Amino acid sequence: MSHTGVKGLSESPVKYDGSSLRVAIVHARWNSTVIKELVAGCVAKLKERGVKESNIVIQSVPGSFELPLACAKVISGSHVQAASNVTDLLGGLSFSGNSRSGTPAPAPSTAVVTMPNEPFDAVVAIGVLIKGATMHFEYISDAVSHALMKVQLDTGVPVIFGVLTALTEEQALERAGLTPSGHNHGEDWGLAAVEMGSHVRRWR
Ligand code: DLZ
Repeated sequence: MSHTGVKGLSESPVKYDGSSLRVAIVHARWNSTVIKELVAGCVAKLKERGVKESNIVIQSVPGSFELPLACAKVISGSHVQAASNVTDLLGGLSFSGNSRSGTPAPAPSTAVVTMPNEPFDAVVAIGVLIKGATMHFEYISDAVSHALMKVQLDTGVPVIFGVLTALTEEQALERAGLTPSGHNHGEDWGLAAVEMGSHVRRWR
C-alpha cells in the first residue's frame, strides 16, 4: 500500500485469504475512463488475495443510481446473467470514446452466462459521481450511499462503498490513480471486500 500520509486505508496486519470467497463487482458506466481503472484495481487486489477469477462476477449498470437495486438483486441471486469472464469484461470496459464524463458508455457486448446460484461473500459497488451544474450530484450521492448501506444491513452481505463523489474531474482521476500523485481506490475496495467477506464468514 502506498499511503504515506495521514489519510487512507492502512495495511491490515492480517493477510486475509480470499481463495474460497465469491465476490461480485457491480459498476456504473458513467464516467467510464475512471470506472475502468477502479474496476481493474479492485480485480487486481481480489486476485492478489487469492480470489479465483471464476469466483469474481462483474455486472454493469447504467449509472450510480442503479447500483443499490443491482447489488440487492445480485445478492438475492434473482439476477441470472453476468459477464462470463473478468478478462473479457475488463476488455469490454474500454468503452467507446474517451469521455471522462457525460452519458454512460454502452454496455460491453461480452457473452453472458447463467450465474451459479451460490451466495456472494461481498459485493463491491463502483460508481463515479462528478458534481455538475445541477442538484443531480447531491440527490444521487445521498440516495445511493444510504441505499447501499441499507442493502448490506438488510442482507448481511458486505457491500463495499466504491462510489467516488468528486467535486471535479481531476479529483476523480486522482482517486483512480490516473494522476501522478494519485492512488487507485479500487485497490482498497478489493482488499476491503476480502477482509469483510472473511469476517462475515467467521461471524455467522
Ligand atoms: C444523470 C446522471 C448524472 C447527471 N451524473 C451521473 C454521474 O456523474 N455518475 C453516475 O454514475 N450517474 C450519473 N447520472 C445517471 C444516474 O446515476 C442514473 O443512471 C440515471 O438518472 C437513470 O436512473
